[in-house]
Amino acid sequence: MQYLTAGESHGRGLVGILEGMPAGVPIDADYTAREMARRMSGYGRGGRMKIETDAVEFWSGVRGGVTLGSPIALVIPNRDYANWQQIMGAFEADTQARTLTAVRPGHADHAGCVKYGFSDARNVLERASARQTAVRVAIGSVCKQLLEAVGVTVASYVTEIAGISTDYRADSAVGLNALSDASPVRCPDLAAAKAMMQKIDDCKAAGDTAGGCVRVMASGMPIGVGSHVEYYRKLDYVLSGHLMSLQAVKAVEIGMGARLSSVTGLHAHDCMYPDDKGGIMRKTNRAGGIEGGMTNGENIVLSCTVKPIPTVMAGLETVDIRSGAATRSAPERSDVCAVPAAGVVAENIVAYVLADALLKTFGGDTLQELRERVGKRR
Ligand code: EPS
Repeated sequence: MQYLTAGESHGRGLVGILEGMPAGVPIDADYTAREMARRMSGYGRGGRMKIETDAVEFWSGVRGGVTLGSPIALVIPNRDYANWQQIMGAFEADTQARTLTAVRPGHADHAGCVKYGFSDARNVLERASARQTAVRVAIGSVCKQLLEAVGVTVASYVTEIAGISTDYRADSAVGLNALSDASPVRCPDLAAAKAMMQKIDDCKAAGDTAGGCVRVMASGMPIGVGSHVEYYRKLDYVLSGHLMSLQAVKAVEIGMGARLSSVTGLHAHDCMYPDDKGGIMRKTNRAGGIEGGMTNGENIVLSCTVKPIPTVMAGLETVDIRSGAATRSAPERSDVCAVPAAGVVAENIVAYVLADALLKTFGGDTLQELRERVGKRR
């Protein structure tokens, strides 16, 4: 499969085209709508989410609630465009209004202006914005429906916000989102969730922002998806690359991740034991479900570290790119904390990668063919 997205944060809307989805996959518009609503929620979100509804229009590739095998085109109109049309219009636009020249440290503003020869960072930030993640969730929601049709569940939860962390560790993706979505910060540990919300309130009061860490888990993947034979087929390479492309992600870990640097070989791996069906079982999952670039049948466990949003109300010391003078970055409407939403986006990114990897390993023009082939591996 492959996909492309287009769209500016305050332009007409967001567009995505997903190509390579097999025919015969049942698609429920309400399922996609729920994923969109999950991305928009979360404690610490800003004013934009009160404007948008993120209603996804399916323009092609689905007929009568079933995929056709043809490219699936998805459109999400930006409701806020009504307020920005005079500034963001494709032809008639006041390009001198709402300029941003005090480039924000941590954002794409400065490098983007140098790269494309702009003196207004609006030309950069409109596309760099995490608004683009809305259409990635729409695409992921279609992939999730394929995965669920072959018995794979992807879910996520928040493990840390600005230094407030939890020791809670989920043991399956099945049923996990019901627990995390019940919490405003998407953390099933309610005591930690309360402290995280307090931290977000404190950040808001100080004109500051909060990052954190999200964990994505996938259960039900058959063994041997991905491959050890060449770098670009390694599932850990593909997963981490896609997750690092999510706005604000600065680190991705698989299983024990960075903590593996502090243990020795006897304590770093997942020993194997015969199970009662003539197969192999493990008592630990330090590898996070991936060995040699392939799924090993255990849960896939991925952690993403999300930096604090660089649009800080209190401002950061910077330079005005037009005058060259020292200044502070100007406040722009933004979120105080988007970590809960980042978990939902990361889930949907992982859903795309796993659906694509399953299709690469097992092939199939139809869901039926894929299902039969995956079933033989289970
Ligand atoms: C977002 C929309 C944006 C921001 C946020 C994510 O809307 P606006 O810029 O109009 O307030 O709320 O984007 C960022 C934090 C960022 O750095 O770009 C969304 O739809 O998720």
